[in-house]
Amino acid sequence: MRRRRARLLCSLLLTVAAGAGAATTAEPSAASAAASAAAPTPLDRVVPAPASVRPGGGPYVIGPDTRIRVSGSVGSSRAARQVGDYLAGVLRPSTGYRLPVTARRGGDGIRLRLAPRAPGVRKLGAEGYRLEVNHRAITISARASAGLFHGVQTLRQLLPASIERTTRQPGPWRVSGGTITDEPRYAWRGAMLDVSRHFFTVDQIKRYVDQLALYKINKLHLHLSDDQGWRIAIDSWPRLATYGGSTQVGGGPGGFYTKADYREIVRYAASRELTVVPEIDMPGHTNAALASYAELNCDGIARPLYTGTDVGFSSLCVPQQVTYDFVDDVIRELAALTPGRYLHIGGDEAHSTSHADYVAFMDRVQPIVAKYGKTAVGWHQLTGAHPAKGAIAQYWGLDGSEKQVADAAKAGTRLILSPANRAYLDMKYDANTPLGLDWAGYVEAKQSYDWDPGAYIKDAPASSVLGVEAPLWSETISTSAHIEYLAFPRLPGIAELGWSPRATHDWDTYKVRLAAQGPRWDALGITYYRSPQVPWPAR
Ligand code: TNX
Repeated sequence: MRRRRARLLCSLLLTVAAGAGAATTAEPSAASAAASAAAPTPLDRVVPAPASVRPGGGPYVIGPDTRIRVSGSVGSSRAARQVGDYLAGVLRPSTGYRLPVTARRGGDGIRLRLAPRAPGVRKLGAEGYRLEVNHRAITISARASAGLFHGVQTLRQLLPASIERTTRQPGPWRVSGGTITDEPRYAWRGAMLDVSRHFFTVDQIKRYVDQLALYKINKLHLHLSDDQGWRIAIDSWPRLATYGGSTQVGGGPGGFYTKADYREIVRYAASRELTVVPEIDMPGHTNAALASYAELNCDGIARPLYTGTDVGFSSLCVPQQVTYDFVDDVIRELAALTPGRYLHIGGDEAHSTSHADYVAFMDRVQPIVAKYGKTAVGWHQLTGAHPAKGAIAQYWGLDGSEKQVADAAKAGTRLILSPANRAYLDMKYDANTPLGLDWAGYVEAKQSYDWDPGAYIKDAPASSVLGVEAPLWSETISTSAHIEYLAFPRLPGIAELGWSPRATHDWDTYKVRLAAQGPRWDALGITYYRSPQVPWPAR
């Protein structure tokens, strides 16, 4: 695939973007307070669209005496309490109510029940939930904590946007009556952050995780190594992080995660029901490693650190044994740090590796991933080698026409779909977007939403599709405001493609639900792009 490289944008433009969607911190206007007093949000006005909605009864009004009642069978009540504490953390600042979280049964209020055998819940998967609202109670039931957590995200969107503020707001806090029964279309609903081209701190990652959780994203893919920086401490090869992580695009100081930092990211993501998928990109995109250790180069000469944005110039030395000792050490340490099942080995744009070497490399590296108990994920170029049994290929092409991908899917390789002209959050929205690249074209909100993951790859069985992922490459971005400007409003669209049944797919109704998120993002301080395609309410 040919792609054009955008030049690094000057800091002036970056500043413009950071200010473009600046958060409104003012108190809500009288008009918006009156609007929230009018009618509570209809049950189907949420993103992603729920699988089934039956309005009726209610509403429930959260008041000063409301309790959050958590329950679960033996062993699971702790998980229910954690979700209850999380919900209380969202609701307390803006309502000003105490909202005690209690395990005492019976009574009204907001009830979070882990009830695997309850009718209507039994048939749902681990991420499904049922949310029932009448004038006495809001009851969220699920088989597992992930379902309860997703149900809580739906509940947030049923409340006025001012619920998201961190200072006390007027209310009333009314929730429409009825029942939502909901579960995802796909098991893999990912977001990738490239922390190599620019380094992002643990706190910046946590902020993004909180935003991903709003839309029921369940995988956080971290692109931990590339030519410009190695971002994770590896004890057996310490210079990878201390030297290989010491810069970034444009020459800034870079950075890396200690093992304690990484564990904290994993823990925080898990508390928001996201699994971390770490990526070490190989055999190309490895200049930071080749700069850190001379012996990884075929000629034994260390490469200089790199701070530009070209791709395809670096390769691990495929014929040498030390390469596999290195890969084994890195994968062993990373696997030990990572509770999730998946380990991403990259494999894209290996333009400096011969095809024979690429195949030989993947033949040796995939078994190492399996040896440490993980499932290998690779960019879809892996389908040009021999994908291991159970391997997952992440598609980043443009039109789904690659026969080699369809053939691999027919042979059992599962697919994650990230078509670059749809799902790449680093593409510019239009010619005026001050951040991002344009090699896959401009990607406006509608373009990003309006496709079907189930039918995208020509001739691939629909059952091979594991889900979707929205990658955010960071050649041109370095702050949380930049992340948010590119992720919002496109990320919720990809999240909806991953979660909602195909039958709910419709741009004209989606854009209205999406527009309703705008005031919520304002309340959360998310600096989003006000796409002209979306009928945002006036600020
Ligand atoms: C392609 S997608 C890349 C990355 C770049 C990105 C920029 C992929 C697997 N490789 O190296 O950062 O384009 O959009």
